[in-house]
Amino acid sequence: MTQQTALEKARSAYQPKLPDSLRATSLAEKSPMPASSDAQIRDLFPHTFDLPEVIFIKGAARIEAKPIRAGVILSGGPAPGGHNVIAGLFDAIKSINPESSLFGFANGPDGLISNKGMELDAATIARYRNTGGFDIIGSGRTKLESQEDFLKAMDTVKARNLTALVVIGGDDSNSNACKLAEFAREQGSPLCVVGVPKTIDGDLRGDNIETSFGFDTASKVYSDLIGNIQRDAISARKYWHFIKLMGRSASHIALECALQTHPNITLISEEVAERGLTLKQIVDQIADVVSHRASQGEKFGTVLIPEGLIEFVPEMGALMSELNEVLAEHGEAFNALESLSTKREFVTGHLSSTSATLYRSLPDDIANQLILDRDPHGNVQVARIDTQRLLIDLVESRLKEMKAAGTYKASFSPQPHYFGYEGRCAVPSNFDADYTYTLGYTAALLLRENLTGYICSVRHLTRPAAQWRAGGIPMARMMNMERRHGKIVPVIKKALVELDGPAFKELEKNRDAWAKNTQFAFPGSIQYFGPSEVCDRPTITLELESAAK
Ligand code: FBP
Repeated sequence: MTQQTALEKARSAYQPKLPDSLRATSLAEKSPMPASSDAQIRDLFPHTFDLPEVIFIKGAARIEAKPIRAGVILSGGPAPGGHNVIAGLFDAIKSINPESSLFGFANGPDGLISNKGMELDAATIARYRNTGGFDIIGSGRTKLESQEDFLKAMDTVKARNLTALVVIGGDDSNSNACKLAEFAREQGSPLCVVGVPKTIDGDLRGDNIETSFGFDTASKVYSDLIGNIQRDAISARKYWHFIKLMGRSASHIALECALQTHPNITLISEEVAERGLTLKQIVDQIADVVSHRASQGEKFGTVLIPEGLIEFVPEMGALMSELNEVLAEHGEAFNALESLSTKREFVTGHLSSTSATLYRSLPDDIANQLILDRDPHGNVQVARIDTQRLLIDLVESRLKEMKAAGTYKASFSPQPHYFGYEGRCAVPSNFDADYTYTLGYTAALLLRENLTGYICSVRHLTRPAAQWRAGGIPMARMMNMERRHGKIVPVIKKALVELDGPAFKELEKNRDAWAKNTQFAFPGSIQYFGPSEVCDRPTITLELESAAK
């Protein structure tokens, strides 16, 4: 273990805030979920669909309960606060019964399938309190979804004599946690499975899940960096900064960062898809803003680009799904080819003529990135596509055309940036530190009640933490049927940016002014100690959504 920095020392002493209603004394209040006519999902989840909603309310006396022998998994990409979920879970199971124990499975679902990991004790947990990262046990993207995986998982559960499993993950991991909960009951096992909503992308949410953890910290880290770049832009007055921001599918991060920093241009993938904007239209819009600002003597600016944009541009989306199919079908022949140029030729030969023309028109490095390794779902890894460079190339070409036509006279100096990994393991903000500790605590209380198939739900998040309402809702209630790998399967629906939602409306209201004028905002870095209005403010998205309720 490396020596702790001064901030790490101070943070390890930070005691995350818990809702007043959440203690070992809390009582579980159950109320029926709204009626549902989704017979298909109900049939697929007969043991976990018709469960009540649970809210923990203040109780007076400690509730006696058996020891909980829990296993915990961190699944998918890291998100600030994961360690505090584990700390909250650990503290709560110990306060429920000191004989309780916690086993951390190594490297995500793999650890559960192969029965690898470590017993988590107080000394280990102490080193990770309020720190970023998932390194306490590691994470992984292996999917726990087949019957075989479930049987192996159940073998591990038996071998370790576990009574409970907590899955900390995104929409896919929680979908699979829900299936495992159902599978366990089907097998007659008493195992309780509880999910915790994680992802910096902010796309795992719903009526009862106001946000996923990590979104707050990650978007504040990116906003700090964007603000710094904007300060540089108005100081040096010479660069256009094209900034790609993480967010695999949804544009919540780009939207939140825009609300925090007021950039000149913010692309929102969901709007691009809704309006059917072509790449050319997007490029023309950016070039027009560049040109307008240059005519005002402002040859600088910022463009925010959500990571998933490329897939939402209709013609690019069509090309990418064709590429996914070609690579899935002809993977062996493709892998046997040596050079990237022959690989590009090979895939082009299998594309429709429209997609082939588009593919040929892309710069070589982008065309290469589109045929790189697939993720475990067989999809392009958009994090690896330099959309910011692609847009710079295309805007440069457009400005050349405009120059030739005499409609643009200035120079154009672009700078590409990609902010992703910079934010995923940051030291959690006070909000995320408190929220994640509360989520872990809530998971333990759901397990104390022997509840399975639940996802932790903490609401009223814009109020002081003492007033948050914590409980759980049946995960099966978040499921819908979707096509995945050619099959219709039950999964938790990804929550994309809603174009009629208050956060997007706020951007829409301001974006013309932000494009034409320079109204940059500089949020600065996350503050951990100091006045509450500086240190504890939630995201603007959350504030706007809560005000609109
Ligand atoms: P999760 O959905 O698993 O939380 O991960 C989200 C994310 O951070 C995306 O924003 C990004 O596309 C992806 O992870 C990149 O993951 P990696 O490079 O680690 O596979």
